[in-house]
Amino acid sequence: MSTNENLSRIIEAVIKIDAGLLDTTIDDALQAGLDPLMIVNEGVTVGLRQVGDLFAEEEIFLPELVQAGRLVSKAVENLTSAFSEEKTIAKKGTFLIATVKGDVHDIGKNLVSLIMAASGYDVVDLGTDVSTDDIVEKITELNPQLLGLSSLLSTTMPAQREVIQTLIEAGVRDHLHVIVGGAPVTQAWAQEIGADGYAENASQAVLEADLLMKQMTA
Ligand code: B1M
Repeated sequence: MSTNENLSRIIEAVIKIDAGLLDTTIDDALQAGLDPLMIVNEGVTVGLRQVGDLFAEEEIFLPELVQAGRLVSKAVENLTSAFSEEKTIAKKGTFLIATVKGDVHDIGKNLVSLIMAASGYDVVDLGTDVSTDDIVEKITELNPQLLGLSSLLSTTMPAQREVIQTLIEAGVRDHLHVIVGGAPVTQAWAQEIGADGYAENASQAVLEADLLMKQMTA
């Protein structure tokens, strides 16, 4: 079976919200030699976004969305467990991440946390629905080099701007690089709110973080 066929079967299993089928299709894809991160990015994530479209079109409802979220959370956890093993590589810096206030979506944030940790960053994950004050308090306490802000709702994106503004007011913005992400977030939005970087996915978050760290030490 080709890579595309394997990925299509995984996408279909997520859309059907069928746990057994998802396990089987993922196992088949791994057996065929597909990279776990590719399965996450081009398989389960694509399927879950299509589930989101069905929800928006009222083809499915909240209970199914919740079920699909759980199914994918579990699959991503299983697929990426190998990445979370303690690595002996030198630490690149501290990366603090949160899903902003009002927003409980955590699958993408967790994936970014995991890949950043596997790539050599000390990750402090503050969780979901984190208030601006809590984020700024942690920045003052831990003095990390990087801050990641995740937002999945258009209604919570303004909280990313609020965090950056509050960091400026608290006098802790200068030595910190802020990267924003999440499905509705764009490069243009990142620029508009004064973020230092934007990442479309977990792998790009690492590339962006590495680039910003290089600029910091240059
Ligand atoms: Co929600 N939801 N949801 N949801 N949900 C969306 C976001 C939506 C687009 C679905 C839709 O209607 N089409 C829509 C938002 C519409 C909008 O704002 N424009 C929506 C809605 C409306 C809602 C509720 C309001 C529904 C309701 O209650 N009526 C509600 C809000 C709850 C709240 O937060 N207050 C809600 C609830 C939920 C569930 C709890 C049921 C569940 C979340 C479960 C969980 O997270 N544990 C859920 C789900 C599963 C989704 C969709 C279907 C999938 C999100 C996901 O996990 N994707 C989503 C549809 C969509 O996104 N198109 C949808 C997989 C994940 C790997 O991708 O999160 O994009 P993603 O993360 C990527 C990148 O974005 C990036 O890297 C990640 C890895 O590649 N990234 C970063 C993310 N954060 C980053 C941070 C960085 C860098 C990169 O910092 C450095």
